[in-house]
Amino acid sequence: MVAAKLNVKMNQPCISQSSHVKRLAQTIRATKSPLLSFYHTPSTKFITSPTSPHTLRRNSTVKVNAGGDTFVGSVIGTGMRFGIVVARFNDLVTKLLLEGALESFQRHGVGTDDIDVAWVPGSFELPLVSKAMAKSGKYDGVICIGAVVRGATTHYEAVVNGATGGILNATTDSGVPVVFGVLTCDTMEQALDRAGGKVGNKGGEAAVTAVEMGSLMRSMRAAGKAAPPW
Ligand code: INI
Repeated sequence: MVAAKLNVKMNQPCISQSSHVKRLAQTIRATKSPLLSFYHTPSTKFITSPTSPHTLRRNSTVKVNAGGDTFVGSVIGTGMRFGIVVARFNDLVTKLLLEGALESFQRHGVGTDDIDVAWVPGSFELPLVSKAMAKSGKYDGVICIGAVVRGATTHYEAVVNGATGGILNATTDSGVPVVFGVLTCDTMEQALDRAGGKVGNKGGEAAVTAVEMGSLMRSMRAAGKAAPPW
């Protein structure tokens, strides 16, 4: 199912790949297990520290309660809907990130029909489409997938800053979680390490973050403790 979704003809060439980088990508495709290494299982326990703004994910039974309500997003995404925006630039990497995201959504109970995917030319185009999807009212969350590689461009900073600021704006200006799944790396090798290689798959992590944030916003809104999407 995932492979079928990824069988998309890419007509925009990405930067030239060294044979080493191509081999690394092939190895990642052939070895599926690294994609699994980052998943949080639904049985993972969560604790929220009242002294820290961060919700900590721990395999722990410790509970830390604040005086009022404590909200923690679930990582079970059944019945939730998500949008994915993917940059075609460096698609050797972004297709692997997308594959990680789709696998991760499936593992966390999100139905394949509940995921829409939009392709854009490069990471600089992620903000517009993710914001439009976030404001559509159709999604619990949107994830942005891209790979910006410093070695490949002199306008690395411009693309990274544009994507980062734009995605932040998409989420704060919509009230819908828009998750940053954009790799910013010095080399293609570092990017592939994070796209199913030895450092895991950041696309998969972005999907879990979207489920957790979508669930958190749903529960806080249901309790009247967060504003509806705006
Ligand atoms: N887009 C990327 O997603 N990654 C890159 O590494 C990159 N480089 O190297 O330039 C890149 N550039 C294209 C950019 O995102 C826009 O598509 C383009 O500038 C048109 O707006």
